[in-house]
Amino acid sequence: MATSPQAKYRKDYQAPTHTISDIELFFDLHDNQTLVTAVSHVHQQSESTTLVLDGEGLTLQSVKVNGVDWVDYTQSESSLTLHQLPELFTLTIITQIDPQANTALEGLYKSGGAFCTQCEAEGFRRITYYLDRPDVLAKYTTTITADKTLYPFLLSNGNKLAEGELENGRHWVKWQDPHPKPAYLFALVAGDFDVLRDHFVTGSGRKVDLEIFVDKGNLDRANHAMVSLKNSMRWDEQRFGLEYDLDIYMIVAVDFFNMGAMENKGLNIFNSKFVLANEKTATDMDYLGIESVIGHEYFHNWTGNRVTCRDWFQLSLKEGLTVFRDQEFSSDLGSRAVNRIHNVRIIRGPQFAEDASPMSHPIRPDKVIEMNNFYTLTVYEKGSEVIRMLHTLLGEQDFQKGMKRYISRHDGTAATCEDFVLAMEEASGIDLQQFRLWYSQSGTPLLKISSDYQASSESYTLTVEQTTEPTADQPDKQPLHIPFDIELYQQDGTIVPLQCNGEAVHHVLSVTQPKQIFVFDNVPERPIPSLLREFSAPVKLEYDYTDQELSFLMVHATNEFARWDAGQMLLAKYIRIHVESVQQGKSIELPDAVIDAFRGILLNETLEPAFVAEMLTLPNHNEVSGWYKQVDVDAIAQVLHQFKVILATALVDELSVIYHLLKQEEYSIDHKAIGQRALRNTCLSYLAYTEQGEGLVYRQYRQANNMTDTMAAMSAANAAQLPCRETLMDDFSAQWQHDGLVMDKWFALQGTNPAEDVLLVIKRTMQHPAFSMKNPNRIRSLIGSFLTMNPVRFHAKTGEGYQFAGEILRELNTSNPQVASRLIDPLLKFRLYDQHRQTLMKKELDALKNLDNLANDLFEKLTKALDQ
Ligand code: B3K
Ligand code: ZN
Repeated sequence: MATSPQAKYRKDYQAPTHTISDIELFFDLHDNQTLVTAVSHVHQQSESTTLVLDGEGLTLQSVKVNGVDWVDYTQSESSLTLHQLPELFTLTIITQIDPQANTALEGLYKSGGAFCTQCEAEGFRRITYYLDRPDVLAKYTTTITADKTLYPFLLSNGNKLAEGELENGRHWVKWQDPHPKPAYLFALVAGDFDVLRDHFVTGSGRKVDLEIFVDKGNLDRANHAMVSLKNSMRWDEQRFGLEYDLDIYMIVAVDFFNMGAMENKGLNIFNSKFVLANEKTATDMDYLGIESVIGHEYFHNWTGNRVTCRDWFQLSLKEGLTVFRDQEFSSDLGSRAVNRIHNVRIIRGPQFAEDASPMSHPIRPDKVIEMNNFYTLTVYEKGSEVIRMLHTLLGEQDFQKGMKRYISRHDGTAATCEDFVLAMEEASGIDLQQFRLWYSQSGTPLLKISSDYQASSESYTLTVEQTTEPTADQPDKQPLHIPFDIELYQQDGTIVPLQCNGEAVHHVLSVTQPKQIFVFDNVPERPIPSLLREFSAPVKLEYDYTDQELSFLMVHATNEFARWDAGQMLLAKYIRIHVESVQQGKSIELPDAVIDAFRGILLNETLEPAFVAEMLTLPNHNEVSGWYKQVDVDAIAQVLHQFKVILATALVDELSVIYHLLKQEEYSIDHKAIGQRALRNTCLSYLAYTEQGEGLVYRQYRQANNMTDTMAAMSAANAAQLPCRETLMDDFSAQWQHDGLVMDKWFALQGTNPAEDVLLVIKRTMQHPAFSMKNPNRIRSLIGSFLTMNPVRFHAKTGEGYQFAGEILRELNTSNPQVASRLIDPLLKFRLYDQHRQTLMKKELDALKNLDNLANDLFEKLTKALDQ
């Protein structure tokens, strides 16, 4: 390896030496030799007459200051330093870049036949030399020139100013964005598309043109994205009082994209996965995913774009807040309980696992080598939980007051997490001093609860102890301010009003000490406590519930989330018991009372089907693994499999009745229909393990008139390894092999195939005409799903899963380090496995670490994991 990459620290922040008020960009687009001319108006802001610009992979053609060639500069691999500059000047830089050769998909690159950009976090420096940092805000004017036949649409941020024709079949378009913005929000697209056009009239009566650009032939898959966009615009006005601020909003769907989507001002660029959907090609989950990602990117217009981040350590300022907003959007439009359950599963599964991994970091990290490594579940999802806790502590009204204060105070500027908390504190008058620790402390707190009832005094005591284990990045932890939402029930289901010393107290308790005792009086009998309702804080909970108490809460808890959580706790208890049983060679059984509790849920007609489906879904292998310091992959898999078989066998009649009852003749995409399909397909996933399985699955596949039902049949056949699996897989591939996006579903089933020879099949599948190692969606579907969702085969004792991961990572290290860096995570967690597996996993990590051209992305993660 050459020189080690340098880390940056949050504490070292310094304001920029210069600012840039305007930048005019000219792009002369060609596949291999694109010329970029950048004309910036620069103002010196400090003592320094030296300006250091960021740049990577650029061929510098010329530098001019105030129109005159400038020779007083030095160049390094990642910067251009100009010396002896005047105080105020126009800087003209011409660079040449090669979009066609850009397989990292950062900066300007080709996606299929189109040019597009991805600049967050630090991609703009791959386009031109610039102050590529979020606190330098400039007004952008962009002129794009390209071949007119190949690229009839030339797009950039803001409003179209002018356009014209040139010789040689080329044409040009000029755009201007009136809102100053950092370079990471810059975007350019050139290509040939079909366009879905619509408009939205804002609350104040302005008409906004809405345009969604998709690959030719895909217009019939753009409707849901458009509906979701209009819903987002309306919702942000109604709930947050925030209106859109340009005359046009464009979304372009591209096939080659490293993540979900990007909120570039006025010109969002999306992974086509989060735009394209119709009933034949997309599942209900895809539809809901599109709604939430369209919402998320739209909501960034205020939380991210109008108010941006001062530095990248503050990323959660825009991401945590915007995830909170998109979660609220989905919950207001659909089922709040089901949305909460999905979000909590992500926190308790992969986010808690991240906290326990070598990559553990606070939602506002202190030290970063490669910024792209910090677009994490911690920054996004835990970041959103932190905002949600503020919302819980303040209530909707004061939270919105805080939002108004935050936006109006920081509009048009780059802010910090501290600015946000301060606005909330001022708006509510609540002291958030201790709460601020959530921004700087990493790891998952544990709440240990014990209770005591004194009949003589009718008092009930809850003792709450909080601890946070040391994490890879921080040995010492302090007590946090934890909102702890509880309710107490009498045996007949009545709620016990919460009183302390005769005074009513709020159901959200403030836990702030390492150990705290809450005494409630006027409690007529030993109550059943419902604890951490709504998952009011991202913490682990330990309380010694009896089976009867959990079964009681599954029925009587007043809130659906708490009922679901009780069901999960009941399952968790028996999963833990039986992982031990398997290790001791004993058999797996579930008490009748537990089975009856789930039967009761299944037969309860007053419950929403979507909610029942969640109640019946077992925690997955990854979530269960997170409960252990030493993970027994095979024992966990065996227990989860047996639970499925036991429940399916015991409840076969009820499952079968509901399965048939919920058959829909007509397909529709409203929330009620989605919920019914979810429950019906959950029933099928159990029935697949019974004698009826093969027949039901095969028939459902044949009769399905929508992708949700098709995929449910295929997933059931895959998970239960039904004989019809091969037939269905072959049929699906024959039908969809021309369509990579649809084939991703098939690739994911190949990746998660529990069969023993799965790796052979995966290697063969990499030759499938629809597969490409250049396309991140394909890689994630086939290979990513194997690494993260097929634990038994990935962790095969032979080490072949690890070797395969190593080979893939070596290839991606060169072609697309960002994707490599996402895929490496399962290997980094080697310390969780037995000695034999640890050795094999480490061998692959060591080999990667010794690569000559190791990318920063992998370097950062490998050194953290291996140097611990
Ligand atoms: N802000 C982008 C993510 C950029 C990731 C860069 N590696 C999408 C989003 O969070 O909305
Ligand atoms: Zn975002």
